[in-house]
Amino acid sequence: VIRVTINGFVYQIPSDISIMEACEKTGWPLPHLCFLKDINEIGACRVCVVEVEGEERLITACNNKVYPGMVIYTNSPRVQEARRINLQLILSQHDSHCTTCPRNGNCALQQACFDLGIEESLYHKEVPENKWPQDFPLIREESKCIKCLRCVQICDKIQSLGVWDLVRSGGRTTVNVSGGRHIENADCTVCGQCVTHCPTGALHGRQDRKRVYPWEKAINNPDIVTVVQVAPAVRAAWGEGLNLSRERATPGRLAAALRRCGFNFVFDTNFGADLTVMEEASEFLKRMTDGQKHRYPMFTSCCPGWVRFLKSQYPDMVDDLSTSKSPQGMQATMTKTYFADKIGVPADKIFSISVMPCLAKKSEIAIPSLNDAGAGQDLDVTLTTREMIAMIRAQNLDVANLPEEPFDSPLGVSTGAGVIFGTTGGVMEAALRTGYYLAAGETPSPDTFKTVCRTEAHPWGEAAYDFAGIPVRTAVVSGLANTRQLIRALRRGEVHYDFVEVMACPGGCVGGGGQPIHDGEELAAIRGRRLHNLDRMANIRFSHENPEIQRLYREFLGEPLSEKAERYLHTDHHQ
Ligand code: HC1
Ligand code: SF4
Repeated sequence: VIRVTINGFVYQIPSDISIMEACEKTGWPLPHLCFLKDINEIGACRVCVVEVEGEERLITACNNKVYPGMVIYTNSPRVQEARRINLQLILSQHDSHCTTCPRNGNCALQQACFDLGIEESLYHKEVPENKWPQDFPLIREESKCIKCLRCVQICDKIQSLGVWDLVRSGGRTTVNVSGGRHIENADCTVCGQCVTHCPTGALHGRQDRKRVYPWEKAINNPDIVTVVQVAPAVRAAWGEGLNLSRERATPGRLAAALRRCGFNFVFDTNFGADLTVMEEASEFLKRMTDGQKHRYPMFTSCCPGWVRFLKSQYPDMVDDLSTSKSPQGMQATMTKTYFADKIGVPADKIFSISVMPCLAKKSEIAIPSLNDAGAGQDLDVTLTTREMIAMIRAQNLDVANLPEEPFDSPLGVSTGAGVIFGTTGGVMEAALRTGYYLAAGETPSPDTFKTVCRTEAHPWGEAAYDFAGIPVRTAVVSGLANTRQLIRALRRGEVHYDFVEVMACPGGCVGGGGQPIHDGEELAAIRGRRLHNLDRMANIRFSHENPEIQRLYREFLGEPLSEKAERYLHTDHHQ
């Protein structure tokens, strides 16, 4: 413990911490733009500068440590003036058209400028031009980039991909795709972690909202039936963007809000998740009893970020992906086949939309081999949680006081197993619940199958089970740098598993690239707990006990892995 003075007050604080942390701990938090704890502590934006007695120059607080007897001023006139100049220099290269920016109202630069009373830049303004393929699901606008390097570090350290890098030099230095590549050829998984960690609108998802509004002939078009499905993880985060308390932000109220946005049918992707469990658990048991020796485990395939990663980084392992489509994909194909028949509407008159916590899902829906209903794309548009929140806001609804309504049937009834898909480990847990039942013929306790990390620092979690004489070794991992470590261990023969769940985003979809953004705050763990609570409260906690899943097999699919199920619910990842 050491003694420091901050703004005239004396504090005892731990030694070996940064000035930023010391100020935070003592109630003098500092403004910052580039800082991301443990990931980006480089003093690039110089907005966190402080004055230190005895030092001639102002000091960046994020990458300098405290020392005994240090005397710090966090808001002196010199500090405030320096912050203002630094912000104005940033603005001299920034397109400040906030009203049309996707981060309007949720931008660290906008907030810092507002707080410090910055008007227009005093410096000569030269805004770089945007050159980016507008059809790619992840958009970079150079004119909004403040060169904080957060994207570079997240992609490198957390996702092990290195898609971004500093390019050019001097005053023209900026960030772009590394190695001079085009984004389409850069092995980008479209996980969107760079987007949720960008302090401004320089990185954002492609905006697809306009494609579902009436003027684009979807919602409110009497000749078109609009169907929306909502992913598990969306319900854990939608309230954050609408200032709803956790108690108010229920799935039932979400269904009610979407109905009031004009969608004709509101379905739950949790149903699709239950269907994925049926197929994937059956596929796994078939693989375990096929008499063949498999070098690698079967990998889950519901995360398109992970699928893109495997295809580009370890193409020789693609055959070990489960052939089961993702819940979004299964639900979409059932919407334009089984459900279309049920309501007597041709598939090409259904406009199908999904709301996902994810950017990679925007690319998944365009993969030709996932579209099996025979009427163009099985899903027409994928929106992010953020886009959905904006749609709801545009209705001016009093959301907190909406009634709670059920999802539509027959693709809307789901179980606790479906809802935990949205958090790391949940897909595995849900699949093992039903897998055990299928192997042993009896229903286990739903809380038997927790595959968790032994320590917080270990990159992946593992657990082994006995399925009526079949030993089953499982592992669960999220974040692609962690995933790369696991795959290297598998390839070196250091570990052996039968079934592995991978989610590209840290914490799983709850931490996805399409979720509400809270600058520098990681909410995946809290959101994950919300999903586990929904599971615990659910009346049914096993996918195979979902009465509408049972009915779908009875009326349409036959049984898991049937010829029809293979045609509609499985895919060839090589196509
Ligand atoms: Fe996910 Fe999934 S859990 S992949 O994160 O398997 O996006 O929520 O919808 O499809 O169910 C995402 C979430 C989502 C699928 C499911
Ligand atoms: Fe998308 Fe979820 Fe995968 Fe992230 S973990 S890329 S949100 S599917």
